[in-house]
Amino acid sequence: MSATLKSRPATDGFHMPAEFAAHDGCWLLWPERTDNWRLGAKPAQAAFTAVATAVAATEPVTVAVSARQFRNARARLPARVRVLEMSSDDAWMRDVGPTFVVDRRGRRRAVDWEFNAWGGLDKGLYFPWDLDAAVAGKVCEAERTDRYLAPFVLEGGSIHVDGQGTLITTEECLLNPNRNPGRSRAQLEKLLAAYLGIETIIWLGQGVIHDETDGHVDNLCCFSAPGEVCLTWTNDRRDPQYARSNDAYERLKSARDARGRRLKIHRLVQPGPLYMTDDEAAGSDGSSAAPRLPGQRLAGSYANFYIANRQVVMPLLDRRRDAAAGAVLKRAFPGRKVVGVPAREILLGGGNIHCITQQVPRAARRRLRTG
Ligand code: KQY
Repeated sequence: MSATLKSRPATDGFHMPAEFAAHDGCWLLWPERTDNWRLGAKPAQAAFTAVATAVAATEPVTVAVSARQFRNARARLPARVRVLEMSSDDAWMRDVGPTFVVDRRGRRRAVDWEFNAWGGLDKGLYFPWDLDAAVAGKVCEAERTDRYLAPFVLEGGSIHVDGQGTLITTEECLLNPNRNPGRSRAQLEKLLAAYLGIETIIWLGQGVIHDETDGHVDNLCCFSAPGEVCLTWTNDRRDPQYARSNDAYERLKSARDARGRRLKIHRLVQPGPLYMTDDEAAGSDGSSAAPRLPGQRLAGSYANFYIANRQVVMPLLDRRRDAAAGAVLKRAFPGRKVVGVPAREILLGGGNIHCITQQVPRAARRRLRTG
């Protein structure tokens, strides 16, 4: 069972480890809502299956799925992927799942954030979201992990950490009045320190253009090692993404991390720009989710990758740019294989590979109590 803790992680000696630290596993949810995923979510299910299959090559994967879709998901996913029944409103485990924290003894706990569907009734992406809000607690039950209930709204995709005291995030998302109105930057900084065990925050400005999450950092910039980040980039000064990426570059260049280091920045060329086609827009049911319109710019980015044990699983989004992005990732992660998975169908739903995955950092083995 998962107990609810009344204290705070940092006070108890817990911190969020970097994604590039070792994992005990990875969780995903199964896509099915037809107002977000086109053609009855079948192309998205194929893409999620490819991601789960790739990650499962080097760490245990669990896919949580509704009762309605259980048999379908079980049949499509490889046998080595565990499939568990769980309700949700959509399929963004990065944002609705728990953020795991560890301590020096190798114990693992989790933080369960408040969730308001990326903005609540003020430009949030759907209503209701009560099933999503319950996912983190259910994952903690399945993992037998005690959890802290954080008293503020946060999505896992809006933060990245280096595991050595530094966090990166964006003002566009964290300071957005649709997340934590009435909380100042200084108050949020204190809360992030208390719940993630970090000391230094590097604030970036805006995320990727037309990102419906209000600029999640995981679509813009990610730590690849202590003191190193990958940043989505374009050299086209007329592209509105240029000002955003350039501003992030300048802020990263002048920042020092918690250990006093300057950051090495790997520039990751962006795909496209990519746009939604008429067919793609016509394929999803119009209803409560964010509208899908022909010609809409998609928030495509190669920074939205997942760092698994011994590999990086990256989105393939543009045949003209995939190889260049893969080569940058190979340099940024010299010890890992870089594996590409076709990911346009995930992008059409509003996110990418990092947004649909949630790592379970490695903990010391627990002795089983018997009797
Ligand atoms: O990218 C994410 N982290 C979530 C995107 C949610 C999109 C809902 N349509």
